[in-house]
Amino acid sequence: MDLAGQVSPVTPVGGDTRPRLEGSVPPRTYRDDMRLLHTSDWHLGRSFHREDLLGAQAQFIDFLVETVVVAQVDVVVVSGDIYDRALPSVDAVSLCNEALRRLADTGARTVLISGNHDSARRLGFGADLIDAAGIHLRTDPARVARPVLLDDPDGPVAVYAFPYLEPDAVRAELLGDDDGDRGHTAVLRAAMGRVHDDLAGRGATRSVVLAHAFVAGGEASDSERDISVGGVSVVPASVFDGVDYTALGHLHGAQAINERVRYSGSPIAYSFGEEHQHKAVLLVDLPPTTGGAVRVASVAAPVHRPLTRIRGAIDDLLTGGRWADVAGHYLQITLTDPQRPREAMSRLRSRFPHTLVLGFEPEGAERDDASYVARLRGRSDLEVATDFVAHVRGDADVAERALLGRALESTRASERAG
Ligand SMILES: [Mn+2]
Repeated sequence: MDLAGQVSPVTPVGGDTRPRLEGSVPPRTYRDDMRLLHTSDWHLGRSFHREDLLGAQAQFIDFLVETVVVAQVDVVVVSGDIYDRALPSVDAVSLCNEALRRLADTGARTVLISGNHDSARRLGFGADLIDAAGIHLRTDPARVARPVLLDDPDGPVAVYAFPYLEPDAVRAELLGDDDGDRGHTAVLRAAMGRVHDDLAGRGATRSVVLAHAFVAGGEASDSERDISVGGVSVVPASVFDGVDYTALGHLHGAQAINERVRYSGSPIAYSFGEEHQHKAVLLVDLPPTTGGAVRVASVAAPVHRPLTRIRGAIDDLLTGGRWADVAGHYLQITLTDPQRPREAMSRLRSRFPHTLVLGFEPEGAERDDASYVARLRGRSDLEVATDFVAHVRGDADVAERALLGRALESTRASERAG
């Protein structure tokens, strides 16, 4: 789903341009009421086809802090995948540390959850201590119904921050001995049940939920690590009914599932498939009373270096005037020459120094020549595994599919546990 028509368009900004940013931030919808900034999927430490993106990520943090100040944001919510890996590099940890300190310095509160890429235990280190500084790291599934409580002149706002709820890891905590539904929907429903119980005891309180999940209706990109196991991880948006705003992470394209349930998307493109996405953060103005209209605007994030996919014969690429505009972009180039040109990468890099991916699809060749990588693109781990079984022996049955799914799920769980 596209945000078009649901948010006010905002002029893109560069990294360090306070005056331009001021002009691009929409005025508050509700004068004294709470303004959230929703972001997710920073993936600090991630590289892009071996290009280090830490500089781009640092540029985003500058933009984020600037936006918090200029837009007078009250609370920043970061919906998971803070880091790219369970064991992030020291440079990624330093950048995160700097980001949290600078956010605390703005006076805004910050609520963060762990995503499927983060190690909850490592990210949650010291969480109780830094709470006092207004930085609220939530990585413990046992605390889903203990909100971060904020307020504005119209009363309280409860922010319920769910860490990524890996079904196998949190089932005992959230579902007890219930041997029914095993999937992500069941654990999120259980968490939301606790939220509604907690809210019922609070009187009139506006509510915000942070979750890291694949919600039905959302559109995936090529850079999210698959969390779907046999389809059981796709969660209906109705799970989040009854709260004023749900700030989702996991999918890397910004998108609205409905008026109150949205993905901010990642601040930086992490795959060439995100070539046409507009990376942004969302400004969310909460209404004075629960159930009132939530106003959302997007503020474009700085583009460190655009991503572009181009194709053509090598001589045309090296001399054609129409390619001049993309000379500085990160490029995925597909060559269409009948024969693979010699030393293609080094020749192309003389004109396009940031060529990262080089493919070869000779014009008129059969599709069978498509590379293994191309054939697997867009397929989940489970699909690849079941295709393999089908190829060597015949279709996997339902029980075998479930077994493969659980094996993949537990491999991912143990990877996250470090
Ligand atoms: Mn992610």
